Amino acid sequence: MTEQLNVQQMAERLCAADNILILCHKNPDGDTIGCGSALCHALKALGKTAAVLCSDAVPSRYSFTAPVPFRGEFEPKTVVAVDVASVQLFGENNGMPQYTRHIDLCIDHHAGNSGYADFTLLDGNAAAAAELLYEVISEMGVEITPLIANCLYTGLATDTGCFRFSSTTANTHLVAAKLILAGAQVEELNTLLFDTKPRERMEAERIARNHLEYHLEGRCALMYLTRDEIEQSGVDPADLEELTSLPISIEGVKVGLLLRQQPGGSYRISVRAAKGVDACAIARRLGGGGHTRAAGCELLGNLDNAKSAILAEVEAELDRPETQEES
Ligand SMILES: [Mn+2]
Repeated sequence: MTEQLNVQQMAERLCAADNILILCHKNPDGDTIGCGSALCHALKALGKTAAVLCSDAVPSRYSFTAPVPFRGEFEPKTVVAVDVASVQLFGENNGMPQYTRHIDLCIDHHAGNSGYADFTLLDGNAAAAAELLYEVISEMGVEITPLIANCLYTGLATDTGCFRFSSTTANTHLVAAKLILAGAQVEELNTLLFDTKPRERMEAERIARNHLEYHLEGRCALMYLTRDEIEQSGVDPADLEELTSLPISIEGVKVGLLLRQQPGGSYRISVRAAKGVDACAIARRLGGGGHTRAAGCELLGNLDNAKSAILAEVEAELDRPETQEES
């Protein structure tokens, strides 16, 4: 059982702590890395010993956040998790398991947070953990330097798709405004985070676009990448995530699908749905899950089998009487 804290209480506990190990989630994104780095810089500004640990390598585009990597140089007395909804998400690499047996503090914005930490600051309405951490660092009495502002802005911008997703609120923009006043370099960050892609990623996109197919009278658009194509492009599979939003961006399309073949041969299917269509209902019938607008599942078998299985479920969802009324 975890005890819920408010912003002031979390700030007090962090101010009273020392030798602090900050944990990020595996397959790290801009929010968990931005928060890990920002909190580490804030604690160091108070003269404390702190470092960040992540099961996977930090993607190079986030290296400007200057995370201080933990290399066992101190014995952690307080362990803090940022943007981590459950213990499974810590991962197994980099010696992570020895530090995840007991988590003291957790700062998170996932409504389904499993309550694994002794004390949790949770706000499911925050668009990013960075939105909450801004308040905590301010309450700690630490000046928001341009570096801390850049880290927190990265968390806000990446988790909201550059302030476009439905999770974006007036408060998200208010926090972003304060970060800009504190020196966040918005133009440079947005270019780096949203307008710069590795050539390998572009090559994979070219191949996927060549495979564009329309189904169900144009209501469903589908793209796919086989394992060979992914390897041939040289892309880091983590960089393929953005391609999932490509098919649904086509005018008139109600369901967009991206099929990516996994190293074991199975197909990972990302389902994106327009308003009035339930992506999660489609994925759930094939053993997957997710959210209303974005969901996913994984299917064994060859490409043709995977396609016909997912298209049958897309058709069932699109032809549901409720879907017809809403759309
Ligand atoms: Mn997040």
